Amino acid sequence: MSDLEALVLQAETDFSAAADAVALEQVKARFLGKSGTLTELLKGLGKLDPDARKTIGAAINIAKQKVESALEARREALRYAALEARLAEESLDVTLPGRGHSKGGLHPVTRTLERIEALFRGIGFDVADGPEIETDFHNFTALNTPENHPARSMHDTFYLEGACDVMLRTHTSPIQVRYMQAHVARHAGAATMPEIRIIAPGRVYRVDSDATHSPMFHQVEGLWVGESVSFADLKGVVSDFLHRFFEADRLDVRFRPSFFPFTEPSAEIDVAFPSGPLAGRWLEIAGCGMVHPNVLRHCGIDAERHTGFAFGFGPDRLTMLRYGINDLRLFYDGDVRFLSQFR
Ligand code: 2U9
Repeated sequence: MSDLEALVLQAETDFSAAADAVALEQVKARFLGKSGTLTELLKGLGKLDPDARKTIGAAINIAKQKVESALEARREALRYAALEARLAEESLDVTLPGRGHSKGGLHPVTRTLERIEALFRGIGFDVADGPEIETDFHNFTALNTPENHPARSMHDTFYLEGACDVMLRTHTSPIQVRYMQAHVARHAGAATMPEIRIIAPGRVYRVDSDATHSPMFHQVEGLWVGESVSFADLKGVVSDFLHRFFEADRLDVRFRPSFFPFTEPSAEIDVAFPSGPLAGRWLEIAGCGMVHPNVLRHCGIDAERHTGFAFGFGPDRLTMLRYGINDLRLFYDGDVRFLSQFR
């Protein structure tokens, strides 16, 4: 075997022994690098006479090509082995069951709001809406709330910076003020004004935050204005609603005298469940009353001819009672473990 053949064989053996790409490049340097064996042989050609240079040069180049193709073959083999190893490691078990798509659901308070809306639509009420940023007139003045009333203070109400007459609404009553104003305008000049029967659900804001109060909470207020609307109608509508909402054939409802600036007379509404975990005690659940004549007048309604009743519920509290939830903060923490129970 010639020296060159021995060299090629050595290179092939060493390439095969290289376990990875880094080791292979180091072996390559020994043969084909700047001072590798083959490179040195080529450099030595200059010292030979032209004839010998031609034949020996050709033989060295053939040996070099053999070494280069052995190198490329080993490179390819190592690439293939690396790919095989990766494929084995990242193998995909196509028989595994899929993760599935978890379905979203409505927030429990949204479910309550939708339920209240459906029940009131069923007895001929419209659902009204309005802005969450309100003016002093719509939130307080029109609702007969005096200039010095504590609700108007910065301790209780979020005012917009630099504007003392613009605020986050503290109740959904301004929705009803706007509705009445628009209703009056729509029927101006008519001999009689059609009745108003609306509920006003939505978010409201107060400077208050603890286990039972959130700075943002919900209200659903209701309003029925006509020519002969009485406190008896109020009792009937509210009591019927509460029975349907709690799906209770038997439910005690009582109206306890109270005070609100926007209603006169006014009452708190309490319920007592005859059975179940909450049985045996009165629970305060809503407020109501006959709309104060000043409120009707502020909205452009003839208070000599019309009367109306109004009520206000806290749907957060209704949701807590219906589902047996004891901490209001659960509604606003966004914990999926809690929320997914209402899917
Ligand atoms: C107009 C006139 C009168 C709505 C009313 C209440 C009594 C009431 C509370 C219930 C739970 C607020 O969120 S809560 O704490 N509401 O007690 N709301 S009467 O009276 C109105 C509304 C609009 C034009």
